[in-house]
Amino acid sequence: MPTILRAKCIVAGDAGVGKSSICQVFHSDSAQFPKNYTMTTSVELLVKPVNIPDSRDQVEMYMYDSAGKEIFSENVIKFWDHPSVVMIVYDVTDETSFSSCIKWLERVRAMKSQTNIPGVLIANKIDLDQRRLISPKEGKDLAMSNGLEYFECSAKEMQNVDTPFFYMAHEFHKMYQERLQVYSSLA
Ligand SMILES: Nc1nc2c(ncn2[C@@H]2O[C@H](COP(=O)(O)OP(=O)(O)O)[C@@H](O)[C@H]2O)c(=O)[nH]1
Ligand SMILES: [Mg+2]
Repeated sequence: MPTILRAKCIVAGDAGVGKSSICQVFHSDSAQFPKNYTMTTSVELLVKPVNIPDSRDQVEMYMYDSAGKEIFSENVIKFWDHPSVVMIVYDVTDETSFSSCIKWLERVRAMKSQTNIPGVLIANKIDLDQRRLISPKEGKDLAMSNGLEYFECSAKEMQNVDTPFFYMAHEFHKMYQERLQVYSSLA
């Protein structure tokens, strides 16, 4: 029997780092980089199915793209209960956005009381190589010390945008299968 799982993916990070662009590029199968976009006021929901290799299962990624200039705006956080996976995004040309990551992560993790949820740290805008301020090593170190998987991408050049979403879908599916095994061993 094929199973369809739903994963609630919270996408967080400072305003302007490229959260909406990343979600839209992934959602549109890299068909387009959003040229005209509106700054949403709180949260936008995009859904995209991911097929799990070597199975007939599918994970539907429910991407909660948060907006707003105000960090930790209550408007955004009220949508964050029971996250399944988390994506924290920063802009490699913006040091403030990098130092905000930890605060965003703590805030998302505070919404989930039990086990740690799978998460990724995204270094976006790597096409702006000349203006890059945050090195890959700094990104990787932050990710590792916070139990996140590190990815670099450019939403603008549609480079490597899908990979972190596939990773999260697979991790989520793995957790589901492990839980199934526990249940069947108890039965
Ligand atoms: N050069 C470059 N610009 C990007 C990239 N991703 C997003 N942008 C631009 O950064 C700005 C903010 O993007 P947006 O997706 O709205 O960020 P959000 O506020 O985090 O949702 C927009 O002008 C985007 O076109 C990228 O990978 N490279
Ligand atoms: Mg946005």
